[in-house]
Amino acid sequence: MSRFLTRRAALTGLAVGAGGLLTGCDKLGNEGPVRKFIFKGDGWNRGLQRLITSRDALAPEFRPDQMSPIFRSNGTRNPNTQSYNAHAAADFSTWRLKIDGRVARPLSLSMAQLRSLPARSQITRHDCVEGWSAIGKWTGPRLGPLLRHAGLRDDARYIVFHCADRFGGTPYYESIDLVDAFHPQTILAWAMNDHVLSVPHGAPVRLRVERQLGYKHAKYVERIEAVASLDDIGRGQGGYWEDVADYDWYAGI
Ligand SMILES: Nc1nc2c(c(=O)[nH]1)N[C@H]1C(S)=C(S)[C@@H](COP(=O)(O)O)O[C@H]1N2
Ligand SMILES: [Mo]
Repeated sequence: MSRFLTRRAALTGLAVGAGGLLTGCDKLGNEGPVRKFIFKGDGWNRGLQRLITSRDALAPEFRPDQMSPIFRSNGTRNPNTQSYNAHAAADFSTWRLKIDGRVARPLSLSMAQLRSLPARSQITRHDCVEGWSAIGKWTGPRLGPLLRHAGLRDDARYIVFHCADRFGGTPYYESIDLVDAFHPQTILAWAMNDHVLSVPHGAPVRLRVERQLGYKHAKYVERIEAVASLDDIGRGQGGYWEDVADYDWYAGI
């Protein structure tokens, strides 16, 4: 049932979004008729409401003076492949972020295009499963309007992030569902702490999905793929750590 509702919420977003990307009109559709339909108010629906509200809620945001003086990097600190190094040497002017899979209009965006989109800045706390946290500021366009621009097909259920690094020889990837994809704090960050994103932190662009643990925040994103199922991605568990170490696919915090 929750998957059905999830899909309905995302579809409403799509309907609202025609042409929204370039005008900066990126309202989430989840305050509209679907929400009224879901939240009619009998007991059965109140249970669902709690479930959905908790997924929609915002992660805490912090003041600039609360930012951590040191924000460590983790996992891959430099993809260091021939192709990545060539992009880095060109200041990532050659980088393309592709959005494809179950979409009507595949996109291939340069960093200049990505940086010219309406951006959101948020100061949030990053929690790594290894037991460290840091508060930093992240800036970039919201993922939701970009997906609306690409036009998700009806059978799209998950959004997969393909990264440029190989961690321990295996391509790093991650995935989220459409609730998190359209969450207002889910952004493609190209800046951190008011500076262009550095190589250790995922240059030129990385995911921020603030309601989940650190390993979900894919760095070095070069391709975003909408899929109907995660079965054929990696070993089928939806992410690098999910595949190699049985980490939870939904890593809510
Ligand atoms: N592509 C890629 N993304 C990744 C990783 C990685 O090794 N490769 N490590 C993850 C983990 S475990 C954490 S905690 C964060 C660390 O982000 P940071 O290096 O900016 O601190 O990135 C996540 N995203
Ligand atoms: Mo992590």
